[in-house]
Amino acid sequence: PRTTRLADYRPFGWRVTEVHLTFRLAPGATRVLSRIRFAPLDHAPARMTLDGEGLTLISALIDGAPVSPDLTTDGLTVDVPPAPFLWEAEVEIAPEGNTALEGLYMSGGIYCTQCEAEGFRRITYYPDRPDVMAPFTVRIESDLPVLLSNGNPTGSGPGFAEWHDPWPKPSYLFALVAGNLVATSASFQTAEGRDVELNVWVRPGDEGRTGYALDSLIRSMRWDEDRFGRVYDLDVFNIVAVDDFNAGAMENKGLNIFNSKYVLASPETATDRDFEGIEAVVAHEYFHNWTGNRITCRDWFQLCLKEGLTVYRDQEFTSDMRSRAVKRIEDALLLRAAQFREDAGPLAHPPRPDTYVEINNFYTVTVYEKGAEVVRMLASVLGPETFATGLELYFARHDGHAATIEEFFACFQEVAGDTLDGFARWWTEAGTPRVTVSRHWDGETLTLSVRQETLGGPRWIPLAVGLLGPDGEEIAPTTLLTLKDTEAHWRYVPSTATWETCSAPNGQPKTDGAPLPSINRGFSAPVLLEAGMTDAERRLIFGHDTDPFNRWDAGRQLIRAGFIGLVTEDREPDPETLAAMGRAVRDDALDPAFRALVMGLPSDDDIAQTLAEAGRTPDPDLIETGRERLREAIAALLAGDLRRLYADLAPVGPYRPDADGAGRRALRCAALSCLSVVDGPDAARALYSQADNMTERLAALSVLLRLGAAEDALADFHARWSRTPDVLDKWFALQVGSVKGSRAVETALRLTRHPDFDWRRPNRVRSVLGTMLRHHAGFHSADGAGYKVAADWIVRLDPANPQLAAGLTSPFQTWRRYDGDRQGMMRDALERIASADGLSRDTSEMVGRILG
Ligand code: DPP
Ligand code: ZN
Repeated sequence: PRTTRLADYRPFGWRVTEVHLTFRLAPGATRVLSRIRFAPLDHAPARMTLDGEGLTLISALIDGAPVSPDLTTDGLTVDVPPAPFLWEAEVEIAPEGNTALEGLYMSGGIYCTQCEAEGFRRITYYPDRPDVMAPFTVRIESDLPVLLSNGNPTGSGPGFAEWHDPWPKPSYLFALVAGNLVATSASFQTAEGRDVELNVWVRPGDEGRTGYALDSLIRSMRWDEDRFGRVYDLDVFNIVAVDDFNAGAMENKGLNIFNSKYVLASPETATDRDFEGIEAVVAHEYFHNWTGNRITCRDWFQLCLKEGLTVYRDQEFTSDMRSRAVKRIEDALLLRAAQFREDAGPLAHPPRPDTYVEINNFYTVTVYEKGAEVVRMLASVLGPETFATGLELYFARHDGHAATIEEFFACFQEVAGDTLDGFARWWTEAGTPRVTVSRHWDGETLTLSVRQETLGGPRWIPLAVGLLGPDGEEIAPTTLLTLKDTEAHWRYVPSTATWETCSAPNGQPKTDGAPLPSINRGFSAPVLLEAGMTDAERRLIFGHDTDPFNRWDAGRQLIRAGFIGLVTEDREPDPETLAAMGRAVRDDALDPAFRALVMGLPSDDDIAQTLAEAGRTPDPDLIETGRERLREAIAALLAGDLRRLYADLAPVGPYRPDADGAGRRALRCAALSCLSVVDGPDAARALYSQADNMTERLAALSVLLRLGAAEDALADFHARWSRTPDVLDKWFALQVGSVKGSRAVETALRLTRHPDFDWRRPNRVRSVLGTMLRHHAGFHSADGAGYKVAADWIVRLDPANPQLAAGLTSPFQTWRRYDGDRQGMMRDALERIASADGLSRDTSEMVGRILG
């Protein structure tokens, strides 16, 4: 397969001034008629190449005269005149047989599209690249009742509908939906006075579960006006939910198409986490209207230009809607668990990569979440006003453009009047910087020496730092110290409450009475920090810091150390650590959501990664057993407190999916789960039958599964929800996720034979196989069964849905961490996948990179 390189970027030779598409829909043979006006640019060659995949060309005309293009496997080439011309083509496609879910396909009788990144070329011949932007007019011919495309409706009648999108857009934002759908609607008046009709379209029967998505959309639109001055620009905004979707959702102009998992919700069917996910994804896709659609990407190497910025925006939205502190901790958890791991292994790549084989493989946590961190750091180093001015400049200057990271960054350099040298390496270099902080106290002055170890030259590293006194009182407020070179020193000047740069300290350090720095507050830089803290210092921060992130993080470091001690030395967890945890969990002055996060233990994968970084070989079974013992120790120590919490946090009114209610339920469910270790299944059984909401019901079911006492509840759950696919997915996932070791593999294998298992549905596959792959002790079970089941299914799914199959390979990325036997079995599994006949570009690139 061919590698695409950033360095080879060349603009297309023509402007597209108009696109007119007619769809004659039929499941097995849809006709697509295109009328496209091209205007040559100065460098236009005599032959034009258009992308196209899996199309049957019926006819092609240039300026009304038939032409015979040369057809290739990935498109066509044709002689064209050196002046503006009209290209007309008719092609046939078969949406019904499209199992890859790219281009035009069918989901439960609904026609829908997914064109990002390169799906439009499966619909018709076109320059399918993001830097070719054009206004689209679409006519859909079908007897189905609802026919939708981008932009505004311009006409409809029996058997047809027409749409016009005045905003020039790249082909990846094209969308079409046709089916028997019902809408929940509202109207929204923009700050500019435009009345916008909002619709959330779902299958009949699901209309009772659309309210939260619609409400989230309204709040997103208002917030984007208030916070970023971004106003919506069409008369309608449609959201459609489909059950079969490779990703979460897609920001097509005016017609967002969603995985139904991120639309459908009621208290009975969705957990608090689902509600939060819906709110965030609805917001994310809406925010793309400016960061992605009005300003798009020049080429796919710039993907993080739209994704990193839009994730940053949706994080800010969630922080404003819910708890900023809790959101920051959750984002840091995800970044460390998934992105740091990616950056530490064979799949490492910069937020803006230089090469790819299949762009679908680069919709990664590095592009999205690290991309967002880079924007967040830019905002911190510039300060809110300068950042806002730079962003305004970006919107004004690049509206209607396909932009690059350099163009984005230039806006901020300009308003800052600074080259910001070294900052841009965050986009172009891979790897997580390691930052070491050493302290020097001479009895009067505290000096911090900060060093970075970074690939590709020093980066700007903004560290938010505060100081605590001996009793944990804050003696210096948060200040941003930005490391710009490999090493720097700062000393604290109490008289002015400021930090000043200085030279390396000398003399013997003292220890008595030194203030304690709280470093990287709010996770201000996404780095691996080594600050040489003692456990007592961590406890002081955990108990007293004014920064909730560092409080939580200090607690997490203490618990992780206890966990590691259990696994490697069979050492009982430190009672002082558990006591400190108990104090936080009991502290009613703290947000329950925060206390629930404090009770969360590091994942098995986190422990494996920590061991691997320390040069040790992780043993998945010992890690799993260590977790059990740690849980027992916590339960034994805190049982009294947890029983009180469980009772005190009982619901007072009807379920509401807001942050307060969710926090209380999170803490209550964490208490239940921990208590069950000493108290058995009774409380969980009672909760399962009494709960009026899915959050508690599912938490109870998970406890029952872990205790092997779930038979009745499982049957009940299945009977209730067997016709509700998004809920049944939970039933599948929970069974795999809640059992120990190799039983996760046996369960997954058994569930793949269940009559409700359908390998054509990505959500169902991810519920069963994705959960097994993320089950650390299961996937790595010593007999290699996890690797075998994974490889079997990847090989089987690949021909039907390459994107889904390729996504399932990523848990293999850590294969070099493990012992020789496991490494050998993982290599064999990967090689077996690699040698499968006709393996897709998606999966072969992933396996090739993982094997290295
Ligand atoms: N562009 C989509 C999103 O991230 C993914 N296909 O919103
Ligand atoms: Zn996005």
